[in-house]
Amino acid sequence: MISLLDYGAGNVRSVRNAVLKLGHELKDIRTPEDIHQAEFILFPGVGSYGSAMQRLHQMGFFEPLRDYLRAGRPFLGICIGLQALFEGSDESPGVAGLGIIPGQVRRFEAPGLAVPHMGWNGIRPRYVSTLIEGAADEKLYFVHSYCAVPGEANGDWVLAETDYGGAFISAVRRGPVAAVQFHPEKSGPAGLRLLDRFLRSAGHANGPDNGRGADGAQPPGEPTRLAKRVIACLDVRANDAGDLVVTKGDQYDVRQAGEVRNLGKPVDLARRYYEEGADEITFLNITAYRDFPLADQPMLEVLRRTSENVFVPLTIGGGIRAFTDAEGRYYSALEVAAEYFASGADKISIGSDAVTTVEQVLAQGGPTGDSAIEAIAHRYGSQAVVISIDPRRVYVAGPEEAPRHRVVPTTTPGPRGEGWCWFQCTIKGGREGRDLDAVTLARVCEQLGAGEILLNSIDRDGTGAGFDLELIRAVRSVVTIPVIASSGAGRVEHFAEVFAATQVEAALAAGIFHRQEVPIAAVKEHLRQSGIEVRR
Ligand code: 1PR
Repeated sequence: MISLLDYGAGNVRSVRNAVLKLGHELKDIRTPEDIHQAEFILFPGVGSYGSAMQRLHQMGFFEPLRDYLRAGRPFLGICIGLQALFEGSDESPGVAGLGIIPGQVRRFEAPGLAVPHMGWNGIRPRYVSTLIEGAADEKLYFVHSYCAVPGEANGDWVLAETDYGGAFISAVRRGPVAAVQFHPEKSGPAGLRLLDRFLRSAGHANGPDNGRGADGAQPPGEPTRLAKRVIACLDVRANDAGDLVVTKGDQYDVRQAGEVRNLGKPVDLARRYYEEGADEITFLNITAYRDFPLADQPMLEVLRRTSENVFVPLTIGGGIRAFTDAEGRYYSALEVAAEYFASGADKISIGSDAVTTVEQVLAQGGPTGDSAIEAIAHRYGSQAVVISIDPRRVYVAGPEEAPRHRVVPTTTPGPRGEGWCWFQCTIKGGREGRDLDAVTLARVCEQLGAGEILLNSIDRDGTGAGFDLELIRAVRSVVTIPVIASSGAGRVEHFAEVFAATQVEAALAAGIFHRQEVPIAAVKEHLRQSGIEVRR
């Protein structure tokens, strides 16, 4: 029996779903006594280091867990569940970790390196172990801004390392105590296989699978490389009959002959994309700006059902903002986001509310401290907060025509032959343009704590004409968080082009996947042939 240590932050639904899918029995740890009684503890740490430790103390779990680990009893930690084993973390100075492994967890620091380290990377086993056999040829999903670094003091714990601006520890193990920095429950079939091996190893605490003595040292392999991500996006809304459908617009107009285009059912399509090799799936609830999303239970249900069978990261956007319902009850953006995380989302994406937040920040000369971005990033970590930008080009004759905006020269001139443009932010699904440019929006959102930018383009959306490289370069140059290029993919070559011509970490498409014009596998194959690292 696996005992799950869930202290109530972030998405552990996927871990539960993965463990159950693998046929293991699972029960929740509710009291310190449950820790003493446990046969195998699974600890999927989420949120910040400090809040994880604080919750362990509040629930009376810290000392029992430390005793359990000191006794060398079966354990698997995931992400913060690995970092917690160390003495402390730069993320939360002064907060003591469980101190099972010597050393301090550090922030990734390297010039030109996007942080968080987000996406699919490899592992380099330190020694041969049946636990991770074959995994060196696979990519696994990581998302973290802090990492444990291998050193003399912790060397005998290190099972595998990964490279990202230097080597960091991606798996540790001593006897039946193990932990991984990646998310096996989000790493597709390869992750599930690995998770299963770790969970089954509990039954062989003294067998050949569980002691380093049975394993042999392994020469250091080639440095691992972070893959570029290919993301499938599902724009979701109710059609006129009230059914939730995946739709797709041309420059954000989703109606054809007066009807909302219906390209399929959200849960079915998401599953198809998972099976076809999508590295991530994004749902955008495109009419949530006018409805209250928590009243939109079907959308939560879509997430719940998707997370039962889809084991790659899920992002959900639309309507993440504070709201007062018809009865006058106030819901904070944090409460709205919490529902999505509890239903299976790994990241939430904020569109319109980010624009109004940045307008306020600029008007008052600094952060308000209570924005949705700040609150959600603080509670769930920056990596869980994506900013979805819906910009539209505004053409000008030169930079002097729009002195308050980041104006760039363009090779696709405007209707009157203008050779310059700026990228205007819009809200409410492109219906309302604002006096704010996408470059400024991205920069300020990063300062507020956002962890990733989903960069759409109303001009390119649904056109199949390729990504807007000028827009993407302008935004990518001002942020260090990962950027997802979106809108306009029409051919496999467009993906290779955006990765070669810009520094984006991911590319997203909708129409070509929904209409089955270009399979995800064909995109990956073309990228591989173009020398771009991808997950197989
Ligand atoms: O403002 O926080 O409620 O969020 C609303 C979300 O819904 C935003 O993320 C916004 O981008 C999205 N949205 C609103 N209206 C539309 C619409 O299409 N009418 N969809 C919409 C945006 C853009 C992409 C699309 C790519 C790729 N869709 O996500 O999937 O452009 O398309 P392509 O490959 O077919 O070119 P809030």
